[in-house]
Amino acid sequence: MPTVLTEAKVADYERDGFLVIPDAISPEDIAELQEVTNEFVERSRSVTEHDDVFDLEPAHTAEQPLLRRVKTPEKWHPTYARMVRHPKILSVLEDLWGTGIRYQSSKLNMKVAGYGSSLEWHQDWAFYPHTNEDLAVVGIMIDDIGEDNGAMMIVPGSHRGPIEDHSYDGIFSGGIDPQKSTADFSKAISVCGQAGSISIHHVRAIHGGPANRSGRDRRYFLLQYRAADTWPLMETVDWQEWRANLLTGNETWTPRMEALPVRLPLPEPTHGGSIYENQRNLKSRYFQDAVS
Ligand SMILES: O=C(O)CCC(=O)C(=O)O
Repeated sequence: MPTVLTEAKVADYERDGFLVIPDAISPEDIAELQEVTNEFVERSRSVTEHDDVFDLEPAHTAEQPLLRRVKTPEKWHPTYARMVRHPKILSVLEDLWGTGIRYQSSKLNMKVAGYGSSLEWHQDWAFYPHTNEDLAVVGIMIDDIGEDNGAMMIVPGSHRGPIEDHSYDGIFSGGIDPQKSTADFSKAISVCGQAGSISIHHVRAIHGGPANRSGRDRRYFLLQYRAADTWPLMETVDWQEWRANLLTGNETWTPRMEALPVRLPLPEPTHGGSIYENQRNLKSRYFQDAVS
């Protein structure tokens, strides 16, 4: 029986492939996350190239820091680390999957006011296929997110469709060519909410989003989780880290197998690193950048 989600909410997730839960993170935690995020932006002023912590917008300078992403912020600050085990998040995932939960990775996507880059349509499953589909991304809204400031968009029900081709010119490019896809992007819904809301989206759901043309920053902490018996088809598992990332439930050596459509993210992208870099290879785009 669900403990946080009603059965109707579980059914919504199964039908649409995503959910938004308001007031999941306390105002105190959000205020701390906002403060720590401002500190990251200050630190990024002295950085000129992407590194292990920062992914920069092309026009980033010391005078006008344009930080696109902080990679795995939980490794660099305890406030972010605390969110990984947030009890509300773990309960929601247990409600959806009915199994133990393993943490996978995270990123803080920034979408700076008036600039923040768009992200082309993609399925996370294209980047990391597994033995079953019980993987999801939980997004903590650090700012209020609306249609005007670059909300992520999701095509409802697309998690029940095919795995789309994410290659361009025969190279894995981390995005779907809108000319070739049969997905109905006109049905996409913006995933909006007030700061403190969380979103959860299914690993096979098609999602992307526009640039942030508004005067309001949109900072969104995205945490990737998988069920305890969900094993990667390609990632090399560091055994100690794998076990340490089991947050609830019991360890298992028996992956749960499901017959699912899979395409491997190969041949490797010409522009490595983050999804933004991978997508530089895409020539046919759906979203326009705020500044071109
Ligand atoms: O930041 C967003 O709006 C979407 C994030 C996303 O899909 C990604 O980083 O893979």
